[in-house]
Amino acid sequence: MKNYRFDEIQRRMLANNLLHPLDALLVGATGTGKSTTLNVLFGSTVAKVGDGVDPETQKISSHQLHDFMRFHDSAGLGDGKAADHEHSKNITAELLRTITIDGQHNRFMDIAMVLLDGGSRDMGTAFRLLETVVLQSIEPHRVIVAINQADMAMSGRSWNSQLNKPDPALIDRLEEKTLSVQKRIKESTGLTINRPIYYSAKFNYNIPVFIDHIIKHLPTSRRTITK
Ligand SMILES: Nc1nc2c(ncn2[C@@H]2O[C@H](COP(=O)(O)OP(=O)(O)O)[C@@H](O)[C@H]2O)c(=O)[nH]1
Ligand SMILES: [Mg+2]
Repeated sequence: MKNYRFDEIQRRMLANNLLHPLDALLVGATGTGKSTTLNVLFGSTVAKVGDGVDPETQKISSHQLHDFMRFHDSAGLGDGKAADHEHSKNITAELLRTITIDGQHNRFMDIAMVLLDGGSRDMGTAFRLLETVVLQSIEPHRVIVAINQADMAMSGRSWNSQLNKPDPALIDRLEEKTLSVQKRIKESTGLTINRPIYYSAKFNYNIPVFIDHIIKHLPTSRRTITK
């Protein structure tokens, strides 16, 4: 995926006068597939899968895809109350981190990518993360939500493993899920987020859509702050 729509990303970022690379903070409960997603985007093992509770991963690890895109893998939530509190603080700090370029103060993170686990019945952690952490510190149009594990949204049913894609019934369920996430956020926060997309990192399904989604919602300006 490294070269996927590269020229367009470059062109748009330069046209919008954005600092490059674009910095995206990856957030999501432990086990949603942040590491797996990074590996499939990079086409190699850049992040360890399944080590969500390892203290190692409680730090942010940064992975640069190319000159115009960089991902920052944050610790997941859902590892217990004390750890969650710590992680939330870290995510907030990352979203508010500033850098000064030519005397101008900017936020370091351009966007937040929130990954949800499409196979989980309990989206509670994910919503809590969005409502009480992420959306408190970054503008809603800079928040991109992606539902991973599309293959598991009906507990594995209607996933066509021959064709490596969802059958129509599962597509319906996934489409419905994207709308219900958007609606729930609207109800709880009054904010309108971009409609989520869905994909499967494990089965390499809809991965281009993941990048398409970032491109579609590429910020039109820097996050400049006046102090
Ligand atoms: N079925 C399914 N499993 C996935 C998918 N993506 C990740 N996983 C599995 O979910 C587990 C956690 O993945 P990981 O990338 O470590 O999640 P992280 O904690 O968010 O970094 C691993 O066992 C992965 O193989 C997916 O799209 N579908
Ligand atoms: Mg991980």
